[in-house]
Parts: sequence; C-alpha cells; structure tokens
Amino acid sequence: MSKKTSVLLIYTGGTIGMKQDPKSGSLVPFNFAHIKSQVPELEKFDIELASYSFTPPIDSSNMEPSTWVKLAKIVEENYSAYDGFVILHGSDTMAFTASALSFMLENLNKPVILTGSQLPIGIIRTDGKENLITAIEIAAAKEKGKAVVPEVAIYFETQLYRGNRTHKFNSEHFDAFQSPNYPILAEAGVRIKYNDVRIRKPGTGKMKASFDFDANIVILKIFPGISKNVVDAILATKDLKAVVLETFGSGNAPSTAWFINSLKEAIKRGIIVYNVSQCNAGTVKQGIYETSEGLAKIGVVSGNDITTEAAVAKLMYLLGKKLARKKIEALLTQSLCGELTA
Ligand code: ASN
Repeated sequence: MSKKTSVLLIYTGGTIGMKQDPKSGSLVPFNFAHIKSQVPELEKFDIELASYSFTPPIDSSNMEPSTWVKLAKIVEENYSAYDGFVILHGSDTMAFTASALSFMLENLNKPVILTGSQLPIGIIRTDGKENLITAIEIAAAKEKGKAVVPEVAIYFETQLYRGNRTHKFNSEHFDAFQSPNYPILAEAGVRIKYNDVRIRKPGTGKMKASFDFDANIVILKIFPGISKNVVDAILATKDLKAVVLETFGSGNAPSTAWFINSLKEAIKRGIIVYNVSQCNAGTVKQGIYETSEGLAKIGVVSGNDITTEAAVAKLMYLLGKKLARKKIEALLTQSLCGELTA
C-alpha cells in the first residue's frame, strides 16, 4: 500500500490565525493546535497533515532574517518526512520571506507554499479558508510521483505565484499580491490549472539550506528633490555593504554631478549599488537614457526586472556567504532561482 501524501503546516502568525474575541470584539490569535475546529474541511483531505506553530505567533512586520532562518531550519529538519510544506504567514512581509526562502533552500525539489489572508480565519467572510485548503492541495500535488510545484511559491486568492517575483500591492482586497514580471504558476478555479512550463525544474542534488544573512544594506528610494545631505548620510551608514537603489522607470536617476559623485565614492569604498526600478513592471536597462548611463559607468549593478523584496533578500543572502565583491556583483545579474530575467 502506498503511503499517504503528507504536508507539514507551519504557522508563523499573521491575520490568518486570528479569531474575534467574543467578549472584547478584538482580534486575538487562536491556538493553532485547534486549526481543525476552525477549518473542519481539513478532516476531509486524504492527506496526512501535521502542524508546527510559532509561539507566540508573530505579525509579519516583526519578521527578521533570524525568523527566515528559523523557518528554513524547520523545513530542513522535516524535509525527508514530508512531501510538501505550507507556511501560514502574515501577508505584509510574505514576499520578503518567500524571496529569502527561495535563496536559502538550495536544490529544492518539494513544494514550499506560503499563504495567509486578509481576513482572519475565525471570521465568516474569511479568505483564509480557501487560501489554506488550496495551498495544501498544491503542496501535496504530484505527477508520476514527483512534486508538481517544487519551488517556493505564494498562493493567494486563486493564484499561485513564484515567491521571489511577488509584491503585496493591495492592503484591502483579497487579491493582494501580484507578480508583474513573471507569469502565474497556477490558477485555481473549478480545477487547479498548472502552468507547467513556468514552474521550476526540481533540484537534482540533495536539498541544502543556507542560513547566513548579512543585513547591512539599505533601500535608497530616490525622488525629485532628494538632497545631497540625505544621500550622503545614508551612504555613510556605519558598516553599510550594499544599497538597493530604487530608481525611476527603466533605471534612471538624477544625472547631477553631486549625485553621481556620491555614489561613485561609495562604490570606491566597496559598497555595492544595485539598481532596481520603482516601477512594478518592466526592467532596468542602464544606458538607454543619459540619466542611467552615468550609473553604469561608475559600476552600479543592474537588477533587471527583480523586485525590491527579492533584491533585499538576495543581497543579504550573497553578503552572508562572504563572497568576493566581484563575485557578488556577477551573481546579482544572474538568476539564482528564477528571481530575475537574465
Ligand atoms: N499585519 C498582518 C501581517 O502581515 C497582515 C495580514 O496578515 N493580512 O502579519
């Protein structure tokens, strides 16, 4: 007799795990060990479900690289025991966690599906039930004995996205995420339709988790009128190793001499500058306009169509590996796990 497919639910916190306190009316986390009483539909699955819960559960705004490490360790320790993993997570920073996990879980060949909700699971109109149930189904899905989605993905409101391509764009709608530069991996209607050609091929070697992050980075979002004082103060941050430079359009920034010189001087001091667009969709192309030509000349690295969330996680991950700066800069322009179009 073949063994039942098994999925480990990892509950970190966020809106999905809340219910309304009948007395005060405020939202409080419920005991995740009782998830089946909140979602009795889970009993009907022909899937073996086990759960692990963070105590206390955390709002995703309190996620840090150390929490990403904790998550990756749980996946690594349970990797051989389960066919797939579902991580219940607050939606606010889910795109960052999904990006970080995609880099950390090298050679992944099982699904790691993050999901959450906009309304608590203990509320009648919740979007959490459908998100949870379908995420479990995706984490358990196999074809000829192999996982259908062997990558880190986010399932939210009928769509499955590559985790490191996502961005939370709406704090109100159930449809809260988008993946502007990469097609969806699946859509759940009456059936779950998988976009097989867009899903990553499974890793071939042994899955290996990597746990080192270096968070000495900053996001510098430029705006018309940004002053030299501000730019120089940010670039003078103690121990700063890299900057995600959020530029206009296809990677453009002021061509004023002071701005270019400030960046040039930071790059000379060894700081990596990674050009990521403020636009949701499209790609950075340094050199198309005069306003980005200067950036290319002084050694700013193009992030192509990477999201800010993935750029942050990728920089912390590569800096954590303590590679030579030239090596990091080369890897920043390449796709490590589908996070950008090279
Ligand atoms: N503040 C919540 C969180 O990210 C938001 C949510 O889950 N919808 O933890």
